[in-house]
Amino acid sequence: MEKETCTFSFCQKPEVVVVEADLLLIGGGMACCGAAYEAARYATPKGLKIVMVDKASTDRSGAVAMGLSAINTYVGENKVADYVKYVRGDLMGIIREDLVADLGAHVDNSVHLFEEWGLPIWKKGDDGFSLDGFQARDEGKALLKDGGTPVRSGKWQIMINGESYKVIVGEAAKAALEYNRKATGMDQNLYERVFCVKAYKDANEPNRIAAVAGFSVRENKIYIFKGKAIINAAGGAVNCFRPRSIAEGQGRAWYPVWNSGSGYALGLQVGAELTMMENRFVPARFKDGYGPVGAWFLFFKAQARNAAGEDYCTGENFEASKKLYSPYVEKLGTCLRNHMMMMDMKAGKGPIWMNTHHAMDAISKTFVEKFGEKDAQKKIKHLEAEAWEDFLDMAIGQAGLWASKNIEPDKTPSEIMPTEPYLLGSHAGCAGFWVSGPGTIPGAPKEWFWGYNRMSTVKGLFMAGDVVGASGHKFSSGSHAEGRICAKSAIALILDEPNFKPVIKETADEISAELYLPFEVYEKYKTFSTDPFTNPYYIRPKMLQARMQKIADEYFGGCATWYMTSKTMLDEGLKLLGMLKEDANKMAASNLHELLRCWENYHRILSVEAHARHILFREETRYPGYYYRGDFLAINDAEWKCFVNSTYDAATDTWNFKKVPYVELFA
Ligand code: SFD
Ligand code: AMP
Repeated sequence: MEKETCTFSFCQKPEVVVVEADLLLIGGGMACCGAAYEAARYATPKGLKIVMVDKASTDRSGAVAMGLSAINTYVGENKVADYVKYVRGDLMGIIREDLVADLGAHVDNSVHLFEEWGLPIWKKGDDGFSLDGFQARDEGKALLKDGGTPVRSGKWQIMINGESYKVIVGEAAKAALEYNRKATGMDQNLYERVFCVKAYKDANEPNRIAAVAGFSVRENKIYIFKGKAIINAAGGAVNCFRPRSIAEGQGRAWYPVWNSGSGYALGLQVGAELTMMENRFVPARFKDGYGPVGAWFLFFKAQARNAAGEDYCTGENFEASKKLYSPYVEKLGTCLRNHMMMMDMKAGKGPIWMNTHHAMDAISKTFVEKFGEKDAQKKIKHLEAEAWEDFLDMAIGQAGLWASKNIEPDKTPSEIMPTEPYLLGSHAGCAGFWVSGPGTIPGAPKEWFWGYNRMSTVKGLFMAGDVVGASGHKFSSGSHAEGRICAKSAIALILDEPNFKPVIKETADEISAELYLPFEVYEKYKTFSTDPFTNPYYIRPKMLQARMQKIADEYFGGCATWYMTSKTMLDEGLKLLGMLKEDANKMAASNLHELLRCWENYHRILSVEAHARHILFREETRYPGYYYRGDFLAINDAEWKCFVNSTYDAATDTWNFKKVPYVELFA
């Protein structure tokens, strides 16, 4: 098929703005907010300019947009070594323990900062009962950094009043950026509503990053941001797979729909090495509303059971799972809990119920015994409110669904089920880039450190948050801390090489033509059919997305096949995806919003391609409950207890794969 090009014969040429930064931050979520805060402290006294680019508005961008009701990584009274072992257990034995240990050592400081900036954190009251963040404040409870005792939902998780979590963290990042802007004399250093499309390497120094180009989603403007070092923290990939939600409900997914794989696409297109992209996250969630289950399991001690009231993680299910997945199944990690839930669902023993009513009953009884009837009632009401707030904080649609289905959590159970797959590296998943470690963790192989902590295999391109591979369970707090770690080492690189000046060989015209191609295609052909939505000369992003999701769902192990795939299925799916990639050149956009949709889809295609190719390379089922290789249904530690790393060559559209030995650092 002939390739389309943009000569601006049909669409309007955009204004091109070139922004020169020392440190460039891509994203505006938890990791980038951490990076902005930390970088400002080190860069500003040296006169270095920091620029941050976010596709949305930083106050409410990224995964924490709606708010959260728990901070899932706070080490506190625990040991960092135990955190590493917990993460390893949950991620089926293969993680970069140097990265995880480094994160564990730094994460609490970010949590202390959140509290200082105004985030209300629950504390233990004198009677042992939980005080929510506001009550704790009113009662003068000590801050965490001063020895205050948090309310733990689990060993690593603490409860917060988190509706405004992102606003609070965003405000601190924006203040830091503003401090840097004023001190270095920039007109602007926070670019919101600018979608970054592509990264570019330096024209003079091979394998060094130099710039990122993007477009405004509000104005007819293209930006070329140059940076001596660049931190990529543009989040994970949502909506690669066909979601369970249908029609207008498709706006609802568990992870944020606006995290569209840009983080992966930006790095892999310049050849940054990936690791563990075969991993994915399939969270068990309250059905249809995607409400989180963690607080219910851990804090309210609710039990999930099949329709007959049986624990699906025991008995026959457990014994059968042991045959294929021992010694991992014994740890009951996240994917294996899914696995056993699905065994029952497939056997027709569903629905699976989260017994919120039994949990509330049990709590009521304990309260009455402990505090007496009168006091207990007040406390129970408060707890009920918290149960609702758990959803109002971070999955508001779930609260709506509860209301519409007449569900009162103290009287009625709720259905839970596994969602569609997501690609991410900060929650209970670990798909991302291969980065340098800190170089300070005893026993770490020397190849795991190449000078600058969290730098990818492309010089100057750093990674933080969801896009860092083989080190999951960072969550919101850990992603913030990792952004800070990254910022420090990126500034060190800039200071170590003061003479480096990023230069790219691509011209502004070439970049504009590439980014605006979907406009040109639309304007050129839109009158060729009576309905501009349906046209033989182009494909609108909505249709392309449907095609991509169908391929991923049916061939790469989505919900359609109960997450099952195999070599033959992957081969066929990849063939179809190759054709889709070709057709992506014919995507058409009628306005800036659609242009955004076009490029988001392209980023998703690259992300899901990496995912499928990794699954194909790893000939075992490492993550039962997340995905299955029907042709290699067991875990095979003898051959596959290793990292799988890949690089993509954009010039030839080819992939290279290798095994990298796993090394255990914490026995
Ligand atoms: O309930 C571009 N997370 C939870 N973490 C916790 O600590 N506690 C919880 O309670 C958590 N839970 C939870 C969580 C997330 C979600 C969605 C729900 C529930 C419903 C996980 C954390 O939120 C997550 O780990 C971190 O936020 C990850 O940080 P980071 O920085 O890697 O990603 P981000 O925050 O989503 O930010 C991404 C940014 O990139 C921008 N962006 N900018 C420019 N150009 C492009 N092309 C871009 N593409 C994306 C985005 O706008 C955003 O600013 S629970 O499940 O356990
Ligand atoms: P979730 O709401 O599922 O994202 O979980 C929040 C936190 O609780 C994460 O750290 C999960 O790993 C953890 N978690 C959720 N469910 C369970 C469970 N059944 N057992 C142990 N930990 C869990």
